[in-house]
Amino acid sequence: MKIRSESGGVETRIVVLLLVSVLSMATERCPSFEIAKGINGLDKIVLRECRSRSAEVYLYGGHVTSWKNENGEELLYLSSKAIFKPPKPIRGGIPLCFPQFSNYGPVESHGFARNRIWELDANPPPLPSNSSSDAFVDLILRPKEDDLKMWPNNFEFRMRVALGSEGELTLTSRVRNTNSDGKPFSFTFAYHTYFSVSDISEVRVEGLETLDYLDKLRNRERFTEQGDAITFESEIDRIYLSTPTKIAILDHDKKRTFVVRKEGLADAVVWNPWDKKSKKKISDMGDEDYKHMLCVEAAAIERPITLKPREEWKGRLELSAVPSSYSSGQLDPKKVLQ
Ligand code: TA6
Repeated sequence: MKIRSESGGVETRIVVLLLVSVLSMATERCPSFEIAKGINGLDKIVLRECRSRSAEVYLYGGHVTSWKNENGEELLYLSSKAIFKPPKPIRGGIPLCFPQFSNYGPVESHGFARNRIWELDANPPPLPSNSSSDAFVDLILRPKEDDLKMWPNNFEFRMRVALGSEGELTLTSRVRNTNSDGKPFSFTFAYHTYFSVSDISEVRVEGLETLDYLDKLRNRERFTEQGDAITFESEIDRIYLSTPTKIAILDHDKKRTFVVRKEGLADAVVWNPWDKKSKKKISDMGDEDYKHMLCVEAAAIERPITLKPREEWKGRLELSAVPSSYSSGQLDPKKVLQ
C-alpha cells in the first residue's frame, strides 16, 4: 500500500491507530477468564487464550462444553438437543464420571458429579503444572447431604481447567478423602470426552492395538484388540485396559489428529452408539449425530482408586489437536510405549 506525503501522513496515523487498538484489544482480552451466563442462565466460565482459542466450563457438572482452536472451530461434540437443566447431565463436551463409572457401583450411572453445581475454588492448593497456561479456572465439589445418603463419604474434588499457549486443553482433577471417621473409600472415574469428528467411518484410533478390553455389548466379556487401529462401522462400547498414556484419534477428512495424554488413569473407554441406539435410546442426541461424534474417555475403572483419609488422587487429561501428518508416524504404539 503506497502512502503519499500529505494525505499519506494522515493515512499512516490511521493505520497505526488501528494497529494499536487491535493489539490492545488482543492483549486486553487474552489470556482471560470471564464468568458469564450460559444456556438457561446457568453460570459458565469462558477461558480465552491469545490466538482466539477458547474453552467454556459450566459450574453445572464442572462440565467443559466447548474447546475451540485458533480458527474458532469447535473441537468437542455438543448435542444440539443437550438439556441444560439439573438433574439431566449435559450431552456432549466432557462430562465427569465420579464417584462411579457407568453402573460399576451403588450410585446412579456415571455418578453424581456431572449433575451437581460446582463452585469456584478461591484458594486451591498449589498445582505443579507442566504446561504454560494463564487461562485457567479452579473448581471444587464437596458432597451435599443428599449425596452423603447415597455415597457416605466426605471428599473434596478439585478440578483445574486450563487452556495452554499451544491451544491444548488440560483438566487436572484432585480427589481428597476428608472422612473424619478414618474410613477409606474407593471410586471409579472417567473424563467422558465427546470429540467432534467429520465422519465417524473415516476416523481411526491409534494406541490401543493388542490391548485387552471389556465389551459392554457382550456382557463385558474380555477380548484382545486384533486390529492395527480401531475403525468404526457399527456400535462400539469398550473399556480398554491398562492403556499407554498417549492415544490418537485421526480424522482424515479434517486432516486433524486429537492427541489424548493421560496420567493417573489406566484405562480408556471407546464409545459410539451408532444409529439404532441414538434413535431409540438417547433422546437428547440427534438421530444422525453419531456420525460426527466419538467418545474416547480417559478412565480408571478396572482397578478402582482407594484413598485413606487425607490421601489425595490426581488424574490429568491433556487434549491437543494437531495437523494429521504430525501424528501417525509418532504414534506407532511400539514407539509410544518406549
Ligand atoms: O462411556 C460409555 C457409556 O458408558 C455407554 O455405555 C453409554 O451409556 C454412554 O456411556 C452414555 O451414558 P449416559 O449416561 O451419558 O447416557
